[in-house]
Amino acid sequence: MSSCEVNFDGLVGPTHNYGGLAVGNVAAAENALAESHPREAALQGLAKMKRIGDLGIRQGVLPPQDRPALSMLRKLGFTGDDASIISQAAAVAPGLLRACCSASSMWAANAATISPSTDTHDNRVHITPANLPSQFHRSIEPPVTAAILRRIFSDERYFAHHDPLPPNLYCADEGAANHMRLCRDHGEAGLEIFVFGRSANLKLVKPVKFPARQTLEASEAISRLHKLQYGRAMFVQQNPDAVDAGAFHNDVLAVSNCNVLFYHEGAFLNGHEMEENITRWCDYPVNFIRASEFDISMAEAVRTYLFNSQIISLPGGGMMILAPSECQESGSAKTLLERVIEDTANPITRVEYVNLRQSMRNGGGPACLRLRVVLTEPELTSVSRNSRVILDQSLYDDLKAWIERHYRDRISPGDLSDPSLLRESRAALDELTNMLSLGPIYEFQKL
Ligand code: SUG
Repeated sequence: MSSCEVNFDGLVGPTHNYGGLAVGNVAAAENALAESHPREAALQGLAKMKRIGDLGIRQGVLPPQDRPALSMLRKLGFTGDDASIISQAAAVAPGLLRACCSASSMWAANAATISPSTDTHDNRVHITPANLPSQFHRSIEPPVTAAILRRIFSDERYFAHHDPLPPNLYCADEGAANHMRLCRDHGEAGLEIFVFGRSANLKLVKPVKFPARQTLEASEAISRLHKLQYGRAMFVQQNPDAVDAGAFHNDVLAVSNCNVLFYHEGAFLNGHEMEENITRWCDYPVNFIRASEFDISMAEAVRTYLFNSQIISLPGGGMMILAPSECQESGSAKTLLERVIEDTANPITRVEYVNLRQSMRNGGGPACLRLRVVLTEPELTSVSRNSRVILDQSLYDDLKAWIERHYRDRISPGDLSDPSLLRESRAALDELTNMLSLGPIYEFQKL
C-alpha cells in the first residue's frame, strides 16, 4: 500500500516569548528575556509549511496550546478571576508566569512518538504523547497535546493512542526528537531508533553540565506500548558531551530520512557500533553521512542547527535538505551541505534554506517544529475527513490572515502580565479551532 510521510508542524502560539526557561538549551539561555515577535514567528513557521506543501508533499498543522495556562496557575495556589491571577503571578512569581505563557508546544517534535502501522504488531499507527517532565514549562503540554492528537487521528481502526508515560524523571520522555526511523521507503517496515540521554536504573556515563532529558526506560516503555515487531527497535545512547554542548535532544545533532542518516560524529556515545548494528539489521544499503569535528565543530553544529535540518523525499525522486538560514551564513555548515549534495553516493540532491530565526532563538529549528507521521492512504483519508489540518492554498490563506489579524508584533517579558493578552489569545484560538474543524479542544472553550 502506498504511504507518505506527513509533517505536522506546530503553529507558533500568540504568546511566543523568550522566557529563558529551558535548561541546557544554549540559544534559549542566550536570548532569555529578549523581546519576541510572535506574528513574525508564526508567519515564518507557516512559510516553512507552505514551502514543503509547494514541493508536492503533504503538510499538516497542529494548533498551539492555550496560554497563559490559567489552570496551572490555579493549581499552584493563585485564586480569583483570570486578570487577578495573572497580576498576582506577575508580582510574586514572574518566572512561573513566563513558564505558563510559553508557546513551547510549537516544537511538535516533542509532542509525541509515533510508530507507523507498517512497524507495529496490530498494523495500527501507535501514538504516545511525550510527558516532558524535564522542564516545567513543557510538562504543562501533555494533556492538551493528547486531546489534539486524539481528535485529529480519531479513527480507532487506524490509530492506537496511549497515555503519556507517568510524569516523573524515571520515565522522562521527549517524544520524536529522540526517535529516528530508517527504512527503504516510507511505506515499508522500518527500524525505529530510540535515542536516550541517561538511564534511570543503570550506571551509564552522564553529562556533567546539563541534564539529559530522555531516559532509556521511557524509550523501552514506548517500544513496548507500540508493539513494535521483533527487530524493529534499537536503543542508542546520546553522547554525554553532546548534551553538555547543548544537544538537549538527539535531533540537534542527527536527522534521518528513509535510508539516510545525517549526523555529527559526536552525537552518539558509540556511533561506529551503532552504524554496524544498523547495517546488520537493515536488508538495504543505509547512507551514513557522518560529519567530523573537522568538517564542523560540535559548537558550530549546535549554533547553526545544521543537523536539525529536515531531509525530505521529493515526489520526483531524490531528497532535499531544508536547513535553517543560519547554515547559509556559516562557512563550515554551508561547505558541508554543498559537499553532501555534490556527492552522488547519497540521494540528497538539493539544499534550501529557511528563515526560522524567531524559533531558532529559543533553540527550535526546522525539524523541531515538525512531528513526522507516516500514513497509508486510508489513514490519511480518515484524517482529512475528520478535520481541516492538511495544508492547501485556502487553509494557508486563512491561517496567514488569521495570524495577521490576531498576533501581536512584539512581546517583552512585562507584557505577559497584561490580561488582554489572555483575551486576545483565547479569541484567536477559538477562531482557529473552527477554522481547522476541530471543535472545542481547550478547557476555556468547555467552560
Ligand atoms: O524544549 N525551547 C525548547 C526547544 C525545543 C526544541 N525541540 C527539539 N529539539 N526537537 C526546549 O528546550 C525555550 C522556551 C523559553 O525559554 O522561553 C524552549 O522551551
